[in-house]
Amino acid sequence: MNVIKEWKTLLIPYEQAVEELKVKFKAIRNQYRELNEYSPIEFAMGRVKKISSIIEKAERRSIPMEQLEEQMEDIAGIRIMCQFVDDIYEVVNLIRERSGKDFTVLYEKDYIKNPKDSGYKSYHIIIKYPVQTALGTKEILAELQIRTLAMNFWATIEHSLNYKYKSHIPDGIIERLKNSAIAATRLDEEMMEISREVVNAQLMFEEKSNTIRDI
Ligand code: 0O2
Repeated sequence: MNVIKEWKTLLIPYEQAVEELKVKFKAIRNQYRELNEYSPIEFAMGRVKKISSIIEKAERRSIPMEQLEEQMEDIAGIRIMCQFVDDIYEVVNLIRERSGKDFTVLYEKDYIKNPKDSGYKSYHIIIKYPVQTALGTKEILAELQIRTLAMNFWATIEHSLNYKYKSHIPDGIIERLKNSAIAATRLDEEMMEISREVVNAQLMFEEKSNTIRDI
């Protein structure tokens, strides 16, 4: 078997896992919407890591190729976007409640309470996911990244700059990216504050309407 074919064979269950997990998270969002309820999931997307990125990360982390599937947790990646920071923790609880059913939560990394030095924020959950293949069940690792739209905006641009500068972003830009991460956090806080005020105003309005109806 040639090398490309070997890689493609290895990645088949990861492709399947990403497709299945996307369906599951989109279903949660759709169910909220069908019930006319606010969904903590704005949208979900997924990807299988590119072969070149897998090789680069394996070299950087000194992961032997035969240990790849046990040690590289983000070959299959799902990204779940939320409107507000509170929604992230609601989604985290939904995922924890599912653990032991269609997947198992292995561990969690809260880069929101503990942002990375770069300024990166997101909530990561590593799961073990059973994929039904023609050859039987194969358990793979997958990384769920849960973040707000603002966190995603920042991470997407920082990621492409890292790619452009081949991970050697000039110091001045690193500093400005850190400041932008702080600005994104402020934006998230302000949006959550606005949302809370709107909800409170709505509740007060409903209470008043009920009182008038009772008179
Ligand atoms: P891609 O293209 O998304 O696949 P490491 O990858 O060694 O830094 P580790 O411990 O394997 O870290 O996992 P961690 O910290 O949970 O990060 C894995 C993924 O989180 C990354 O995958 C990114 O998607 C995202 N991430 C982590 N730190 C940063 C950051 O500083 N900036 C941005 N934009 N994203 C980050 P990959 O493999 O980097 O890339």
